[in-house]
Amino acid sequence: MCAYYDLGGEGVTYHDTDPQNHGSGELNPADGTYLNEFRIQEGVDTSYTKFHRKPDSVDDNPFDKIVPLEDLPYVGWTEPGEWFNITVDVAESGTYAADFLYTSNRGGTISLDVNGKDATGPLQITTTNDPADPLAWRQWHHWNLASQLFKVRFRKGKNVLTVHILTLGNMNLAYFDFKPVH
Ligand SMILES: [Ca+2]
Ligand SMILES: [Ca+2]
Repeated sequence: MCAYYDLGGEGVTYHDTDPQNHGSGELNPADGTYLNEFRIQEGVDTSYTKFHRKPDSVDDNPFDKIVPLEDLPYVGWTEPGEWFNITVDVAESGTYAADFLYTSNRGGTISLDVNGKDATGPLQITTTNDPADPLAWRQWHHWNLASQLFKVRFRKGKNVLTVHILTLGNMNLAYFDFKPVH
């Protein structure tokens, strides 16, 4: 889950364009709740999927390719050059394929390192922009699952993934779902 990127701070476990979290404490006012104050002091910009909102549905909208889980934390407000690490604990060494849950209002490219080495090269992310949606702001909330976006090799035990935003940005990144390839 991208919003649960590693602890450590700017320049250590992530790089973000500015030190503000534009989700927690800004879009989502500080109100003492876990989700609205999620990592509020960190530069990576985080928010969460919102359902049952009136008058217009936000993340449970008719333009989703896949309906995400409710209250799902994600990394948003991405810009080219940003990156973050996620340490994963792998039960079995081997090759894994990743499904990726995201939104992208204009497409873009990302890449991933495994243990400090580029593992994917640039990955083209298909835009989820849909001109049929009359609400401009909701172009950031059309969720899609990119099935088997890439494959990587993991060793047993701890592996560090680094997610790089390469071009265009303006994406919401929820999670990578890894399944072993046999
Ligand atoms: Ca920021
Ligand atoms: Ca950012």
